[in-house]
Amino acid sequence: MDNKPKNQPGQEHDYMTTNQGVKINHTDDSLKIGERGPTIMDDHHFREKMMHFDHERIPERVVHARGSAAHGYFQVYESMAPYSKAKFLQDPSKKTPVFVRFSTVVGFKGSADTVRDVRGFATKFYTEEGNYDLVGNNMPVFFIQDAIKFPDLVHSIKPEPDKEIPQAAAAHDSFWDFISLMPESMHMIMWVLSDRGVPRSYSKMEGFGVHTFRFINNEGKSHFIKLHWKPLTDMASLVWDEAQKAAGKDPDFNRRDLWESIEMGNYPEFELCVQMIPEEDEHKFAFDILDATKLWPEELVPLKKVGKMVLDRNPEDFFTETEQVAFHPGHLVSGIDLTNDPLLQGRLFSYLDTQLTRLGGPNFAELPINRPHAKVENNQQDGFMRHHNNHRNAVNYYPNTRADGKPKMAPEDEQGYVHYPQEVSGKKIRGRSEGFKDHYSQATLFYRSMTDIEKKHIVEAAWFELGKVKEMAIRERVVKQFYHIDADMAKQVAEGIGVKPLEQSEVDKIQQEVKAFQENLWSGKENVTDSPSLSMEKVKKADSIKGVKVGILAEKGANVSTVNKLKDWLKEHNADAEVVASQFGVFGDELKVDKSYITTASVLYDSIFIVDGKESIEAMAENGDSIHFVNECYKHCKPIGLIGNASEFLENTSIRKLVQANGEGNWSDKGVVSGKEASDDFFSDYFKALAMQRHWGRSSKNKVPA
Ligand code: HDE
Repeated sequence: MDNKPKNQPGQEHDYMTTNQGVKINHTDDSLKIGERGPTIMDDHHFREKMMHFDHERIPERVVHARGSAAHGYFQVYESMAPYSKAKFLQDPSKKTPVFVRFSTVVGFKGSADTVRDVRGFATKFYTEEGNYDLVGNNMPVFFIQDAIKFPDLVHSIKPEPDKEIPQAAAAHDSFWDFISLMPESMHMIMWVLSDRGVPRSYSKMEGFGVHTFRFINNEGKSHFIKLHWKPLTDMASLVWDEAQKAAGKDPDFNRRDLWESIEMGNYPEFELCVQMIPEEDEHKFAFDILDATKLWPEELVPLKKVGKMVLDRNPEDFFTETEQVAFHPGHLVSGIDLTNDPLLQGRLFSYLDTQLTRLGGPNFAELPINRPHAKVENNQQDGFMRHHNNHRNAVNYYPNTRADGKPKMAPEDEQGYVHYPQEVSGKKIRGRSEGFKDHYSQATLFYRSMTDIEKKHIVEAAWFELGKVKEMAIRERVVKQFYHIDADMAKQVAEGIGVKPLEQSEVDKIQQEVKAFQENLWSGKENVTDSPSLSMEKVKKADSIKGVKVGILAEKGANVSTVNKLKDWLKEHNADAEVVASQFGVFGDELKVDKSYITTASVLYDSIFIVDGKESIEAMAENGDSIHFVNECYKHCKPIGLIGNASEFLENTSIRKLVQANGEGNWSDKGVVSGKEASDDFFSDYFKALAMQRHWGRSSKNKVPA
């Protein structure tokens, strides 16, 4: 990896200068009267340097403060002309530059990456007809239906205002108090408690535009749409114990993974997909398409693949790119339009407004990262930090004759943006449509579409979150909400947090009420009761190990040729490895240690691999850190690779019985793969184990003390 600092193009200068371009002669001592005398105001270099430093920070984002980003490009597979006239969706040979920022929502800018939270997935497309922003999340629904509740939601989940505790965590009384009173949040709560809340990697999660938007074609025909990003690898998540430990061992876990995979040439790739509902089918389904707490099951409204995005370049400078990028759901291009989703409508106000404080004024669109690649000309002018004016010489008004009427209005057939002429009528009220009042049917759909292990993770996540809530009444209210989703789940959650499960008669009453309400509301509408596409386990293809990181345990005397073979093989499959040992150094002539046990942990790897070699294995057997590494990896259900006498070392670990049962040599059992040597057969089995990611069937794992 090239760690050399890079210069800004065109800014190279051998000498340091002031911001006025004056060469600096001395920057280590301030200007004083005599060696022990006072510093004097004449020191213009000191004052400029200090003034700038004093103002280096800008307000962090009020939500999504913690993020990291990458550049790349997007390309359509085929023209989308039948559905949208957006220029960047027409020509498969054309690459549209993009900048994508991934984020957590709740934590401050310096918080850890691997917290349980929603992840932001915001994409800026620099299209030839102006910027288009798809400002989405890694979950397809949201907590609330109307933007007016957003400040309450965010206040409840952020640290409590008296003590500023907890950081980057939903597990506290305020959040669950609010949620217990907001049944509309139940579907999103299922997503947040699920494995989607702790992604292994930004490149291994889905992205969703969440709201219903519109595609408009050249004939003016509109389709309601939902936009999705699908990673080209399988999705992957952390287990909760691992996520919590990773937050301490490497708070930059996801950020580092994104950066390093791009540096290595393992570019994250996503497919843009669209679900489309023709305007006339708006009321055909058992959900209101304007309700952002509902998704459109893929089994009901299939996905069409639109194109591919590749993230192939890291930012040069975090602040000027990742921090200063300003997204806005109202940054639209012709062919894409909005709907009346009341959550979306509120966002249209918020995103421009927040930049005034965050980026210090109305001219943030001029910052290089926000500047469109399309030409910009209008009569807006001045304001804080204006770089140049967009208007023509002395003429800054429209209409005019002095500049021949320019800049002029663009007709629709030249991509002048025209809003879809949707008919709207109604009384001015504060209210919601009936369809918005079904708060549980899709929460139930989500939970019941999970595999058993995914359901178990949801229940365990609820134990953690609600177990940290002090007020019993709040725990009880949340459990009661859960009874509206799935009685079995609710009972399990109740039992884990000291809440008395409801009497069967009460459960029956709740379930009957929910059923009757849903049936009445959605009678005659299309629906599904199972949606396998919601389960990460069910959609797993297990055909790639791209982005996998293996921790190789070795000590002096380890077989270097095994290590080299493994590293080459991983590289071939776009995966990576680090050698971990008790001390840094080089073993023999060539085996360089990348990490010591003090500087890393098993939770930072997708798999552990133990290298053969008598001396190395004997040394590891004496080392509690090596033993802990393997135990913990086993407990987290991750693959373990063993070569030659490596299985002898396992006699010291909690998985000795597995090894005793299989003996020495070639075998593969619940993701533990042993080979006499690093042969093709071994690698074939190890590939399968890695591609599966987790081996949940390890019934003995609960006994492992890690
Ligand atoms: Fe945001 N959101 N949001 N949000 N949001 C912001 O904008 C807001 C919502 C999302 O990497 C803020 O520039 C309101 C849904 C992402 O820079 C702010 C509502 C979705 C990012 C804001 C929502 C998102 C933000 C904070 C309820 C998924 C980070 C700083 C109506 C579709 C973008 C900023 C980045 C950021 C407001 C709900 C996604 C305050 C009022 C739903 C990915 O403007």
